[in-house]
Amino acid sequence: MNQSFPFDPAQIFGIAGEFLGAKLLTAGHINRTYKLTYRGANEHSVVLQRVNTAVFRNIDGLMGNIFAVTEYLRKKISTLGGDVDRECLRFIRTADGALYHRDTDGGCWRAYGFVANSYTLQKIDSSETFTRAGRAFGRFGKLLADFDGASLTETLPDFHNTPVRFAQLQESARCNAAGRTDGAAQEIAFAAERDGQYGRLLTLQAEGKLPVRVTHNDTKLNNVVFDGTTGDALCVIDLDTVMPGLSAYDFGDAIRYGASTAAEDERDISKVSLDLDLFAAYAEGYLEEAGPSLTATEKETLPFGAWLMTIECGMRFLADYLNGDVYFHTDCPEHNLVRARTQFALAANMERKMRDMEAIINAYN
Ligand code: GN1
Ligand code: MG
Repeated sequence: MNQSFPFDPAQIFGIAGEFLGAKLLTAGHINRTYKLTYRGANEHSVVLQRVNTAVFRNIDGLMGNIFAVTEYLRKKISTLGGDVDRECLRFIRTADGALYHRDTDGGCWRAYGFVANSYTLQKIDSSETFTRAGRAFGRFGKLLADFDGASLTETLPDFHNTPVRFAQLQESARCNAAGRTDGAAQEIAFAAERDGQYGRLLTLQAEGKLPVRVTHNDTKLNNVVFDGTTGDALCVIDLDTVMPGLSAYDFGDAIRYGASTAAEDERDISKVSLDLDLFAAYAEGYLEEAGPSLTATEKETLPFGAWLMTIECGMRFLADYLNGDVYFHTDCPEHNLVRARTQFALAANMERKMRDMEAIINAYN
């Protein structure tokens, strides 16, 4: 698909070569992402993203985080003898040296090199793939273990603060902006019944029993880049939410998305459950990389984190449905409600499998 932009990306970002075309990548729920291909000495592609400034209000802070984190990772990977351009994103400054471009309508655009000969996946194709994804996110956390989290801007405050997410859901239900509260009574009740559990990790954190790490916070399978030849996980993308957080958030969100037997927006709830083999596959890869640096308490919280991230994501979808779909991109009016239902069905299934998840993690202690 050809796409026109309100500026010439090649000129703004100093990209060399003849422009061959642009393709809209549709997976993200927040930003607009395009792949632009150019022919120079050889063919190369650049990812151009229009950042959702309704979601990310502090764009300078956001881009400052991304440049700081990727520059830190690139140095570290280079010290370790890795292939810097394949194992970490290379963000491209504008020709003027800025971290992003603001167009005449106020739209904010950023660019990074597309990793050659690579692919991403929306859906798991084998348990081995999921082990590889686990290694990628485990390694990401490990490489950032000494990064100063205090230097990061909190791009989305309270992002994984589940009690705050629950309060926001209740507020959305009360305001009833889209007139949808009555039709979602069952889902709102599901979230309310579990209210007592939402603060568990934050309490452990406040008591000093869980360390704060630098976390990715959006560890969906489709945020992992795989090598087109070997199938190995190369690096992780979508660094918008890299902030201080708990390891259980990163582990949990990956399980929520990747170890479900159904898509996030599957309409047939009976198809939704937790695949314990996939859970074990991810745990294997994640703990292989991150395990040695995690405390015993952190490891213990991983299964609970899977449940917490699932129910939290469900609450976020549901609140957005009640607010009239103002946050996540949706394809139909009930899209967010369908998504909330899959997340709650998955969380309910995880409640029945909590002991099994714990046994899998305990095997690594
Ligand atoms: C959003 O845009 P995407 O797909 O990377 C959201 C995540 C949710 C996810 C649910 C900044 O991520 O937190 O878990 O949708 N990102 C933001 O699919 O809110
Ligand atoms: Mg994202």
